[in-house]
Amino acid sequence: MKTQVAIIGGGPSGLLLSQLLHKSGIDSVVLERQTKDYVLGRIRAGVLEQGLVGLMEAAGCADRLHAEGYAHDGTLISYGDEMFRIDFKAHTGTPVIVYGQTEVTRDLYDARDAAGGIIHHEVSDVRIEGARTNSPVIHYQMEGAEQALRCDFIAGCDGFHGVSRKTIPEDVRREYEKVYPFGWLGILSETPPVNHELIYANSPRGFALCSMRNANLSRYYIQCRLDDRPEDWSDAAFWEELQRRLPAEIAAALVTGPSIEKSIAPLRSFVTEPMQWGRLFLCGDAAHIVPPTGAKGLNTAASDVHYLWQALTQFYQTGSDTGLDAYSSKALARVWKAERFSWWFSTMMHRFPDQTAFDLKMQIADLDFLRSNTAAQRAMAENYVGLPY
Ligand code: RFL
Ligand code: PHB
Repeated sequence: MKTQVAIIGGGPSGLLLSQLLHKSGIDSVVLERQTKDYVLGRIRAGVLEQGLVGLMEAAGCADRLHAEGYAHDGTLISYGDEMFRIDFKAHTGTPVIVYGQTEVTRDLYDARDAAGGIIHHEVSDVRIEGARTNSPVIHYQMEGAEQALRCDFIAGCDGFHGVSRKTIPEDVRREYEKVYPFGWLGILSETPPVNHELIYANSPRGFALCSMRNANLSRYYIQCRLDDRPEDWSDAAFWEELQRRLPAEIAAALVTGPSIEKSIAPLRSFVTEPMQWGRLFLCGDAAHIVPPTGAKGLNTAASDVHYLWQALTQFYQTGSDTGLDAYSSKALARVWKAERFSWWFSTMMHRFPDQTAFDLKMQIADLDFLRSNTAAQRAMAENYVGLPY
């Protein structure tokens, strides 16, 4: 089999790239390790920057997002007895859109299916050959048989545990990593959200976040120990702990109910450089991870997809590879800023096991400064709604 762009991984990065390339008249084949149901069952990000909304529009997939997504003009931050609001609209003129990654993925699947796009599910043993030649080949197993996919370019959209990044030789790639000494325990419940905007809470008992998917679907998170397991947390224990970490008036307004999903995610900051090796280009979680504080994971994947889509379109339309050559440095320049923001926001909002009294004072000073300083709020708002591509 032959295609122009072979895409490894059918998560949001791979599906979005495939659909955008289709709009530019470029063929692709997506190879996904899991089933479609499994991919659609993952509950992850919930906040979209305008940049991602614009890409969904360009992909022809934004109708449901516009009809069902919620524009949020700000967010609340609480600590101690204080709670303040960062006004995105006032500082940047731009809201963020609350619309789940699950829905983004579903819309992209629908568009690929409608366009007759090829997505092979349940592939295994994916190997990349000839990434530094003009005709790379991807070998894989599907339905018990060995397959080969020839292509002009490979997009490695296969997430943090995929094969693409590891194909780049160790003496070429440099990895930067910070692992945080806690995780996030998240639940989804069919209850009305406690507030019409998100609330990020720094409490002496640890971080908490009140988020949502729609008017009757809430997403809540609490900082937990790395060795906690979701089954150790009853719903009642979760709700009680969440309430203890929120300001009293918010805790009193919380509507609780049975969880319909409960999971723990570790927190990590990670970047690999470069994001290109020959004709292999890394996108999204395959190249970088951020802690979820600030909701940058999916949005940073989207900016990679934007740069790669533009570069591939330029190549096929004009024969020029200047965009492709600049891909890694352009993408990384934006990635590092998202890494900085997520690291800063995470550091300010969580309790760390080895935190000294001095570290705690720094955290409170950082929060006091943000609460009282317009320039700091503006910087926060610009980062939260998303830096320009
Ligand atoms: P994904 O979504 O991981 O998709 C990669 C796809 O590649 C497939 N795959 C392979 N396919 C073929 N061959 C192989 N060898 C393969 N290896 C893997 C996988 O099955 C998968 O379908 O990466 P992508 O597309 O780059 O998208 C990135 C986003 O998913 C990610 O940045 C965010 O979801 C991160 N993230 C969160 N971001 C937020 O902004 N807010 C959140 O609340 C939030 N929660 C999360 C998260 C990521 C999590 N992960 C990765 C464990 C919660 C979790 C649990
Ligand atoms: C979510 O709704 O899942 C969410 C929202 C904001 C974050 C992280 C996760 O910073």
